[in-house]
Amino acid sequence: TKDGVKGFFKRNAFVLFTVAAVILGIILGFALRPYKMSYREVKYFSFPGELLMRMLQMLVLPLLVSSLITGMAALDGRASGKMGLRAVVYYTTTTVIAVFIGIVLVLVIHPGKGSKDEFTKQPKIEEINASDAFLDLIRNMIPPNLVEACTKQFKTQYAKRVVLVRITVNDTVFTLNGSEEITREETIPVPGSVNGVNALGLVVFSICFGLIIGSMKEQGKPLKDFFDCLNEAVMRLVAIIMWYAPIGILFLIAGKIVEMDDITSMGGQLAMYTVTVICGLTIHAVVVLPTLYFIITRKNPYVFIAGLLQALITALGTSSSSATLPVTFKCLEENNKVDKRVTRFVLPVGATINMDGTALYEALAAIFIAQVNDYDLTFGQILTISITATAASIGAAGIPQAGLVTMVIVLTSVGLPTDDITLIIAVDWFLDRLRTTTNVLGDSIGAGIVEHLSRHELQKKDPEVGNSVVEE
Ligand code: DAS
Repeated sequence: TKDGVKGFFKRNAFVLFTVAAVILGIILGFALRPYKMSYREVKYFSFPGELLMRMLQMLVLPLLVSSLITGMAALDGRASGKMGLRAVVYYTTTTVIAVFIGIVLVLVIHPGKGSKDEFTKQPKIEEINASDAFLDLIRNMIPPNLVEACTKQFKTQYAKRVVLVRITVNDTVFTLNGSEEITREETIPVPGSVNGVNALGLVVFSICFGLIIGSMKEQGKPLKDFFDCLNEAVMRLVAIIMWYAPIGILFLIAGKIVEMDDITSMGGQLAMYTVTVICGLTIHAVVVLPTLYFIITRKNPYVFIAGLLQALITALGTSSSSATLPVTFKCLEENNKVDKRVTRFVLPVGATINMDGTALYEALAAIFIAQVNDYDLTFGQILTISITATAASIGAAGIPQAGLVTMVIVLTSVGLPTDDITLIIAVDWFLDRLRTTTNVLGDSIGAGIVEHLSRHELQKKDPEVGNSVVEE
């Protein structure tokens, strides 16, 4: 490669370490399961993983803002308009395809049988009204206070969810009614927020701000240089954190395996549901997205995906596409040599609104819940589900299990019982990891496709900002 044998070894060493970490994490997790660790012990054990999550999340905010502002400022209005349009067309098309795959699979495989006996009922979930949630989404695009948007845990006055908590005193888990867990109500972060930060609002602001700086030419240069420099500095921090990532991923995965419920006791319907979701995500990630990439770029999609391995594994380990964002940047820019002017726009926006895996799962899960309730859906209702699933995937934050919360919007839209989300909670931690990986893959392939489609504009403008000018 261009940067010599040393650079080549360095990149592959990363991937090797990361893959080894996943395998070791799985082995360690299963080896420690028989010891039935207490909740606190599991917490201690997964501490190195928690630290990785925090390091990555720490970088998301400066990375999101600086990359979008510099990305937008580097292009002129027309070029960024075209690129934006292409990205939006890509996001919409792939999300619609994902929803379609989910619906077809769940209708054909029919995992739900119209009986809820075999499910263990979990705590109640309170209703979120679909239109309130939608207004929340729009509202958050315009943060009234930018500083607050960066720091405050945004909450919605309508949405509520129930989270499971265990109280551990001297290693004894205290519960209510003799069950293993007690429940507590908590207000959830609003749709579009990322780890307490109003990401959607910041995305909208950064795009507008970047465009304005770009249009100011010479006068805007100090600000452009500032954000350029910030972006570069954050990426250097990412490079350091990447050395720690395998250790974090090892403990994140092992910790999860240690604490997961016994899968052998899982009911037949839930097992079939899990298999159906896995099939759908696999078809989308392994067949649909690569085919689309090949048709448009005529390049080998699997070589492109191989360059993304570390980001995909980080997604699997963290269950969060926004926490994975720094790694996704690194993989795309360094391994796949995607032009920075493209990644800087397509990745942050994609990580916030483009979630193919989540859309597929939301539609599929809603229809599964209808099947379990023996509820016949009309064609119109299935159409409604596909539209609300798309909206719910846009609204879902890139944080663990956000999709489970926005599912309420899909269920209420066709009058299905929102309580029944609890039927699928048991397997959601696992499916969440898979759909997050699909989400990250979708954003990354999007960057590859948009770069290819925008190659003419990119050749003309400001080549010193991008990597070597796109071939062709
Ligand atoms: N975990 C998610 C993500 O970060 C979203 C989801 O819950 O579906 O992509």
